[in-house]
Amino acid sequence: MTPDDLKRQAAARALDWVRPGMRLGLGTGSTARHFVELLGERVRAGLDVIGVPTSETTQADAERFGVPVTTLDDEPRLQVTVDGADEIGPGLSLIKGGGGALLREKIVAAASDHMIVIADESKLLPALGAFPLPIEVVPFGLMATRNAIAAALESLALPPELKLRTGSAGLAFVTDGGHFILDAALGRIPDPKSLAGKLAAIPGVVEHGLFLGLARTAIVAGAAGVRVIEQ
Ligand code: ABF
Repeated sequence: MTPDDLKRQAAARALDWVRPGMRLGLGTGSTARHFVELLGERVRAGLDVIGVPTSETTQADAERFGVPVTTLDDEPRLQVTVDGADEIGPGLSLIKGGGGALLREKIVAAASDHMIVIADESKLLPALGAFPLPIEVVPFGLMATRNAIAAALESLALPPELKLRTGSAGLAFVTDGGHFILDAALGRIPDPKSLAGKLAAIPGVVEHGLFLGLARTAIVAGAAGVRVIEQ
């Protein structure tokens, strides 16, 4: 069983939460993509649902797999969002944004009655932080924002290690919202709530990849089977 097989198993289980007529948030990343593909099969078999994609990539996937899409402007409240994660920590706290879609992912998750996170078991961890924390920033004033983030990290005794994410040709990676991403190599985040508060207070920080109190259900697939963890 490959990690991708496990991602698909977790995605398949998430279909159990889907009901006819639902408005669904559609996550981004390889695990969420399996969900969109499997949902497309159900739609072709007659299931009536509509999705709000969390990225341009997922929008294209949904169109390709035959899942009808709308926008959060037309459907501002969603019943269920299914999305992946980079890390799942205590209390279903999450690090997201490795795929660069954290801003739309967080807006969509917050507009949903129920966020379900789907993952293979390698993502389930006793603490957050081994995966570098993505922080989405406005390009204007990048150095000033970066310095402010570094100071916030130091105030929490966290390493001020920030790397501007690059994309193709070594240029800065640009998000769907036209922003840059700084990845913070923290090692371990003892108090994610304090860090989230400090980052949110910095002008120039658009959003960060700590998703706290958003996921209610995690579906985690491993060698021993699929586990459902409820919060
Ligand atoms: C998105 O995709 C992100 O928030 C997260 O960064 C990533 C997970 O990737 P994958 O499902 O490909 O492992 O959900």
